Amino acid sequence: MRVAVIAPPYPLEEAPAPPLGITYVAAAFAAAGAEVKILDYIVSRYTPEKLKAELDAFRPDAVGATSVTLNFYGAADIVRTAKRHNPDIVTMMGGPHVSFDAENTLAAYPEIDLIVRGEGEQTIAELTPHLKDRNAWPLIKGITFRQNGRLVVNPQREFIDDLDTLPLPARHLLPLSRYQALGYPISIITSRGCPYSCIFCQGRRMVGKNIRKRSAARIVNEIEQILSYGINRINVADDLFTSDKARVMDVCGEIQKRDLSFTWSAFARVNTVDRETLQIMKETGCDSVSFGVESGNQEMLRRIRKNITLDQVRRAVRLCNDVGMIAHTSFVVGLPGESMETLEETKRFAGSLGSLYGYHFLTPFPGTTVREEVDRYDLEILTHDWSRYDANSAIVRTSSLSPEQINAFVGEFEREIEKGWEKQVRGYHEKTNTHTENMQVEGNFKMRFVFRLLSEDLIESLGCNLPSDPAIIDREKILEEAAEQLCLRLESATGTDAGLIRRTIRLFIDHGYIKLRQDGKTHAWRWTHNNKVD
Ligand code: B12
Ligand code: SF4
Repeated sequence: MRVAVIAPPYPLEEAPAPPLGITYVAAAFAAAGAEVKILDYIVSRYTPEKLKAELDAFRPDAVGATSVTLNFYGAADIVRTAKRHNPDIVTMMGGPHVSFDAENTLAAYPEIDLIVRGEGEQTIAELTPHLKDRNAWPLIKGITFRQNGRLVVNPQREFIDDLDTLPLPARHLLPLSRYQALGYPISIITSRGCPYSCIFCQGRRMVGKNIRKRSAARIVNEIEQILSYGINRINVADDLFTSDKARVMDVCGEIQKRDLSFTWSAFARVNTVDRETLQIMKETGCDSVSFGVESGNQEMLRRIRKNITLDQVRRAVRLCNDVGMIAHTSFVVGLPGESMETLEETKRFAGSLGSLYGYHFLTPFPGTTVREEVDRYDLEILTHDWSRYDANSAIVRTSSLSPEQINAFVGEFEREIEKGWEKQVRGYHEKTNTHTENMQVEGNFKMRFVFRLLSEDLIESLGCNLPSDPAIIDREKILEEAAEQLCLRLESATGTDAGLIRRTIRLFIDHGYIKLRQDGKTHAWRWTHNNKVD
């Protein structure tokens, strides 16, 4: 059985970090005996022709795509293309979006055979041996599929009790060099489950109320595995990581015992941090913590069932500052009953905290209380076009705020940030910046350039057919020559600053992200799979 697992594209603005869910999915298919390949279109260009060529080369029996809401249409389109290319392929989707919109998805896309709802590993274990045997599907919990033209919704799958029994995420199947070139941290989760009931949150429905915690040893095994790929920045993405102090101590103690050196960041709830916990996190390399605060109005926090107080927020930020960590706070605008007054309160509160902060627009994903019970709230959802569920503009109104007013509120904040940024960019060109400011500008330019290289397959298209001069036989000279040819081509194709191109390509070569291959009488640059393995 061969299974192709697909990571559909999503834009640079959404921070294309290495996907976590599909590496769990790939590991589960492999553990069930399948040969698995990840087709990653986040950090390489997607075209239907390329997909078809990859399918012809790998000849999978099944294809499965994941998606969040914002890239659902792209994901479903890829699955549709796969099915039309080869109707024998069993096609699946899973992930947070389709888990709560399975029936509509199957109704709209006859090319999708089945949806895996909720946590996938146990379902995958049972499904894999029967992927080609539709008669067995009615017995597999957690899937929705079509049978004789009717939709069949099998019973819900129970949550997995012991997360330590799961294989570690199969990150080695991701094109890691490309992600390393892009430079985002690798996310891990140390637990699943959340006892809180924030009305805008879909994640809690994916993972259930009971917190299921992985053991410290297993978490640090995963960290060691990530470090072995040459990656040294990690993001702990479950927001209940700090909820159990003893466990944080255990995990940090294990990191110290194994003498691991890396930097990391974490998500946390403000009511679950204290000085001692933050201190040991800091000692093991954690330099920043992100808190979902959502509103600066206490009544709003009660309404959205956030279960935190403004005092707890102030305290959490102060503690981070005290131990020398950066605190990020994030706020949601357009919450039920939101008014100009509550927005102004949020603005004042956010500005008073001494943290970095930003706004997100309320996005009522399928499966959230705010969507399912919208009639109970002072809120109207204005679109069901999933491509607009990117949290980048208002798609709701309240009785006292139009979407335009909500957009204008965030627009004003963003213009301030933009002005500061433009000043910094000017300073970069006029050489009046501090070293740190310059590093930030250069980092941003580099990230944009690298994302273009990846999402447009520029190394593949411009780094090939490089004429080689037979008179040059010294390996170093050949490399130099080929690197220079690539840089010149990139410069004319992208118009990016020549110095930046050369520094970036040099770094890629030194770290082994790209390598040179002799192609007959010419040379070609290609991405390595990860910097250690070709
Ligand atoms: C870790 C995390 C991240 C990490 C890593 C994301 C990643 N791509 O792996 C980071 C910080 C980078 C991130 C970014 C974002 N995230 Co996030 N994230 C989470 C979090 C906390 C845990 C997800 C996770 O890794 N769980 C563990 C894995 C194993 O679960 P999973 O991904 O759901 O996959 C399982 C099943 O869904 C299923 N499955 C999934 N895909 C497939 C495919 C097939 C074929 C099969 C058979 C099964 C299957 O099996 C998997 C194994 O059990 C969830 C909240 C939550 N509790 O779910 C939010 C969550 C997924 N994120 C969310 C959002 C909105 C985002 C962003 C869009 C935010 C932004 N604007 O930047 C980006 C988008 C990134 C992306 N394209 O995925 C929303 C998604 C809501 C939605 N419907 O769109 C969630 C649910 C939080 C919320 N708001 O409620 N996120
Ligand atoms: S936002 Fe965080 S705390 Fe609230 S329900 Fe979701 S996962 Fe739990």
